[in-house]
Amino acid sequence: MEKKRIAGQKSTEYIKDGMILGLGTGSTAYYMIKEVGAMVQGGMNLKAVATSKSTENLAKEFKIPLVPIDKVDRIDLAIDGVDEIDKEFNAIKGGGGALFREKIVDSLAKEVIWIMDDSKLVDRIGKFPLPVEILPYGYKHVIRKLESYSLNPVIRIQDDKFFITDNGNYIVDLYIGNPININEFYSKVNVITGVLETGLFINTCNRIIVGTDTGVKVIENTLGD
Ligand code: DER
Repeated sequence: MEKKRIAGQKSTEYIKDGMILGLGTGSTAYYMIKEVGAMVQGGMNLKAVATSKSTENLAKEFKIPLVPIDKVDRIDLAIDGVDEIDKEFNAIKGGGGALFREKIVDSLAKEVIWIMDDSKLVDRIGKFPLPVEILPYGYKHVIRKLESYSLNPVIRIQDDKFFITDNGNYIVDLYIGNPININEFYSKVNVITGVLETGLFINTCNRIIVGTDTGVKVIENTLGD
């Protein structure tokens, strides 16, 4: 966890007094949130929007002032984890089941930083099962459609029951296993009625912070320049 810890802590150096933060979800985000709590205790003035109920609970534990997303007029900086990311900064997220709220927060944030250990860096995304959030009503038909595209959908199970997201929906993980053809994916999957959001994040972040055996690396995303 050392790699995740140093990445999470490093990311807090980009936080400025008065910011409204988007707090990500997951085991790397844990270290960032803990550090933000220490900053608040040290007098830092900030507010935060959580990307999941588990992050809300962590923020409360660390006494970080929370604000509902519809009560803020902006998000200055979103910091979140990632499951897989390639050199084009295309990523798979949603391993923790928070992809929908994470994508909303990331889409609103002026700046997005993703934090991770170096195991998340890949040449091409697609080996990590790609999460897709779907409506429970008619879910079997959505799964059938995904199967017809040979995307190997598996509904996510937790404690012997269907995993339910914070939004009350199901998650289907697509065991694609090889590089994703992004355009084909969007044209096929995103248009299926009942698919609400996917864990495919295209060139979303401004920089990544990676924990490695030899320390922490900051890699700027200059693709959009
Ligand atoms: O659900 C997500 O996208 C989370 O950010 C999470 O999957 C990140 O992984 P981590 O727990 O290894 O940080």
